[in-house]
Amino acid sequence: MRTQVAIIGAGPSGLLLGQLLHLAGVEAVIIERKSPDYVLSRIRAGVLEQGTVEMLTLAGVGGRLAREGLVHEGFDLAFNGARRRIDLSGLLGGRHVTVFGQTEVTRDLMEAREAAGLTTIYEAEAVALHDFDGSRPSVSWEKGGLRQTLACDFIAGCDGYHGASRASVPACALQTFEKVYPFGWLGILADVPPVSHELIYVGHERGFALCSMRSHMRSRYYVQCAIDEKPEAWSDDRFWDELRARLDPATAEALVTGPSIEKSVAPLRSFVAEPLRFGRLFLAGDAAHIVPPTGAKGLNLAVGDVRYLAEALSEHYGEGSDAGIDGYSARALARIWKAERFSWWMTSMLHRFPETGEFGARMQLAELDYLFSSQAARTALAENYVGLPY
Ligand code: RFL
Ligand code: PHB
Repeated sequence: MRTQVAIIGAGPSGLLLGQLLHLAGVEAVIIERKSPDYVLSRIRAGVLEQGTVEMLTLAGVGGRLAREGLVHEGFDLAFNGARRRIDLSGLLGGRHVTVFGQTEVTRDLMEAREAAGLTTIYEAEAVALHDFDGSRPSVSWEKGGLRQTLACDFIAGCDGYHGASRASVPACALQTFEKVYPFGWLGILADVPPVSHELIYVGHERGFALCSMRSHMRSRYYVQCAIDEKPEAWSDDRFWDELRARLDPATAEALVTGPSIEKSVAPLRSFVAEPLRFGRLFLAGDAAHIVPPTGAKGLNLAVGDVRYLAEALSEHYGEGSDAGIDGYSARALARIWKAERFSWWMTSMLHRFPETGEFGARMQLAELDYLFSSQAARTALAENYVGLPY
């Protein structure tokens, strides 16, 4: 088997890259370790930047997103027993974000790929990358007891934080930067109306909480928890009680509870690998970087990487220019580090950090207080939340 670009991973990064390359007339095959149902069962991101929505629309999967996505022109920060609004659209001349689940983005990309008759190999085991430092790279995997090989010009490593792509790069060729936070997020999904029509990020002495949603009838809630917390230890009642305890009285009163349909714990981590290119291998999305979810940046950053990479590969095949390929890593990293900073800052401002004590808690309150006394500070927050320019 042979193709132009072998894409490893059928998450949002890999699927969107496949779609953009297809539209540019570049051939690609996607190799994914899991089944389509498994990929669609992972509940993750919910907030899309305006640039992400534009990219998905350009990729031809903007239809359902435009019909069902919820436009959000602001969100609340709650602390000291009250909610204060960040007016994204007012601060930024009408810019906004869209709430639309990552699973829905993935589903639409999968369907577009199938409709175009493009090849995705699911349930590929023992995926291995070969010779990407030379001129003839390939990818091999096992399926149904058979080992198969795909020869290609380039490999796109879109296989997430635990994937094979970054792990195939010799350690001496890679510099990594990492911060592991001493807590996680326990999240639940429930078919109840959201407590508010906009998101609420809560800083509280019992820990951070987030009220989010997927639709007018489906809510997504998170509470900061211990890093080794087991979701099984949390009955629905325990979760709702803990969430209520972190909300201001009026919001706690308005909270509608019900049985959860998903419950999981996610660790919080900041991570960047540099560079993003090794010969004919490129890293994109979570394979290259992780942000804590507080800034809602992970999926949006993945879309940014893929946009740059699709442009670079299209230029290579269409115009015979390698300028985009040569510049990919530096161009993507410049945007990645700014999102890393924003996500770290939002996380630092709103979570309980066991080691920083009362001094740390006062610093957080001063930061929040400053935010609501300065339009310049709120504008800086809004600009980052809605998404920095490409
Ligand atoms: P993914 O989604 O991890 O997909 C990688 C794919 O690669 C496959 N794979 C392999 N395939 C072949 N061979 C191997 N060896 C392989 N190893 C892995 C996997 O099965 C998978 O299908 O990475 P991708 O595509 O880069 O997408 C990144 C996003 O998923 C991620 O950044 C976001 O979900 C992060 N995130 C959020 N991002 C936002 O922009 N806004 C949000 O509101 C937001 N909320 C969140 C989040 C992530 C969370 N968790 C659980 C980490 C909330 C949470 C709780
Ligand atoms: C979500 O809805 O899952 C979500 C929203 C905003 C975040 C993180 C997660 O910052």
